[in-house]
Amino acid sequence: MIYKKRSCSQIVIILVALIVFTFTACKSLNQKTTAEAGLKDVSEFPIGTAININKLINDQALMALQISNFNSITATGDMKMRSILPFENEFNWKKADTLLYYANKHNQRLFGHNLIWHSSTPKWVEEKGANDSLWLGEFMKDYIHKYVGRYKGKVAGWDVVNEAFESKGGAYRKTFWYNNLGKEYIANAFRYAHEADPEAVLFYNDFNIERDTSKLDAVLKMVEKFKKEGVPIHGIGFQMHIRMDTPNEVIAYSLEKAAETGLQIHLSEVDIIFNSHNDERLGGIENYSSITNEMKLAQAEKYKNLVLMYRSIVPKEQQFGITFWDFTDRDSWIKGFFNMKDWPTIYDDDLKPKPAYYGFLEGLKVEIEKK
Ligand code: 9MR
Repeated sequence: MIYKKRSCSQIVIILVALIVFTFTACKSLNQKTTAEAGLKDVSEFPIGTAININKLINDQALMALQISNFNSITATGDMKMRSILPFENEFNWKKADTLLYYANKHNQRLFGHNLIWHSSTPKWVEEKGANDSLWLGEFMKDYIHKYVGRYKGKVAGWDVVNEAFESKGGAYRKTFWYNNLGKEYIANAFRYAHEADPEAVLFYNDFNIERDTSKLDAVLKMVEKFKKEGVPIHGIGFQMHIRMDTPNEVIAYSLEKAAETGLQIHLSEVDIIFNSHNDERLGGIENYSSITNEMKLAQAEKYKNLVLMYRSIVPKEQQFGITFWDFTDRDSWIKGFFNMKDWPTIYDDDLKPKPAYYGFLEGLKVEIEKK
């Protein structure tokens, strides 16, 4: 190897160049950090996302965005009964444990979704419970005690019962649980969860309650009854799977009504679509097959307004947080589930922030009159 001798003036030039380079690099890094303050950094309440833990830990780009934006995490499917207890006596804690490890490592709140949901009841439970409601009642108690007990003090809150009312109107959904245990199963699930972890914040979680006032009334009636009877319910989860044409006035009214209960309010599964989903889950209606700039800006405005409504209507001490249901259009459940195109989230298919991201961010930052 040949080392060239450098003159003194050459060395000085190199040193100056190095100093200038280092200074510029540091400055631009600092600027980047400030410019890229994530959603959680400008929010007064937790900002969460639901996610599939395996997808998350195997995708560096997704993980970087998740860490910079969120301080709360929910499993899309990994903490449901079908995942936790797929076969009799075969508890599968692996993914929930990984989620907990991840949440702790990145200083995020772990939210438990969910304990009882008709759509995630394992087949073996349905078969066994259909002929034996005594067994089913005991099973539910044991399951909740064991599960919530295992994560006592580690999972901050739970969706104890999910979607116990019909999609529309105020009737209880005639689910496997309802048919075999009667509507008491709901109150009992809350009691068991509270016994297992008295500190956990316990939610009833449902969809359409931001737009269907009959359904909301029925949920609120149940909540009031629980409060009167001492059933330990602490929060209402508005899934908030909304559409661009869901009127803001109705959303505001619903949040106001729910906030009057004094309970925690969680926007628990937020996304905003352009097309129509069918609530009976028979597919969607695809009115838009591509997205224009104008649509992107309108969505940004809708996201901004949603945060503003949450901030201005829900009193600070009741703001449990806002959680996205996946945060990229690439990963959102909407397209697959309703078999239609859509752009429901704040990041696009290439993991780039959409105007919706900046709308949401703006909604968090704008000064408002405090409640
Ligand atoms: O997004 C979730 C999807 O990945 C799961 O396969 C599915 C079944 O477990 O559940 C989806 O999440 C639902 C949530 O648990 C309850 N509200 C509606 C959500 C979308 O279907």
